[in-house]
Amino acid sequence: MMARQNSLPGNELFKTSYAGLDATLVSEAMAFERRSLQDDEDDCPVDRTRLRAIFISDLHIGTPGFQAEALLDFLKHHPSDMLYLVGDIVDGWQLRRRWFWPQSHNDVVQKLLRRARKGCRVIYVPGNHDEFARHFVGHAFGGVEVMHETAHTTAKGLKLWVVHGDYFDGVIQCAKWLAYVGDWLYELTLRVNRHLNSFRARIGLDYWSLSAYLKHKVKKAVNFISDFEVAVAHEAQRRGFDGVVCGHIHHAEIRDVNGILYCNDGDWVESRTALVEHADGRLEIIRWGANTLPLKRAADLVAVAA
Ligand SMILES: [Mn+2]
Repeated sequence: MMARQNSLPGNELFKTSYAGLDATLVSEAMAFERRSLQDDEDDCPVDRTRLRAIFISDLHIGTPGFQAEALLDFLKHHPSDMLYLVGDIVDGWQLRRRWFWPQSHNDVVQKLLRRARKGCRVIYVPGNHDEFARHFVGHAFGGVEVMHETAHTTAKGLKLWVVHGDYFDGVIQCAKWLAYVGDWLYELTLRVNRHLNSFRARIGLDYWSLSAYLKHKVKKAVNFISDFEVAVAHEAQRRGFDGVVCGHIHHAEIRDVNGILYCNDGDWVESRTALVEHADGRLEIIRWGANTLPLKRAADLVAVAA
């Protein structure tokens, strides 16, 4: 914000520096300056409180599931001193299969680079879907620093370990992440179950509950989440941290796990969540515009999970 004020020439200054040019050129130059000021306003709305840090992960840029407009809107409304990109930012797995790169995805990349250019410290911790970026650990691209993992100390002095979290998949030995099976699908299976069982009854078979079967699967997913949380928190403790910030499982949360602060920043394919640190060190999960923008079809989400 300081930089903006310094580089902001008053109209008087403008007239002086453009003295000698004709009136058309001066007015064009001034219009240009107004436009770039407008861009800056978009980047850092003056009426918003500046956050100390933002943590986002699991954008899956390059897949139809990525909710680019929602993220652009969120970033526009939340200027910050630090921005952590906690993995699965670009989905290299999906892009290799099928190239998908609409303008809005490009806009997000531009926005992130622009933020780094404007003095926000942007740190990129790659995940499993963007593991190609792990080859560039230790380098910086347009001011974006790439790190395998990192530490963040809050204003209150809490030392947080920042890591994507995919490593713990192997540790807890879970075949597939099933929590994409949402409530809507559950409702649907209840309906399918009714038809299926009236059919089974007609051909003389016993009642078999598809919904109960799936519920068991979802319960497994719930267990997976809690196992994941415990494993990550335990490792953070072992490494001497007070807490951890991770992503990967698309489930935003702030909770205490055996005395360790476990934070998950969620995702931008279904829940549109970010973890933020306010100036006073308070941590919060923000769910962005869940009611204002339609959620992508679950089919896209399943595609992302695969
Ligand atoms: Mn991941």
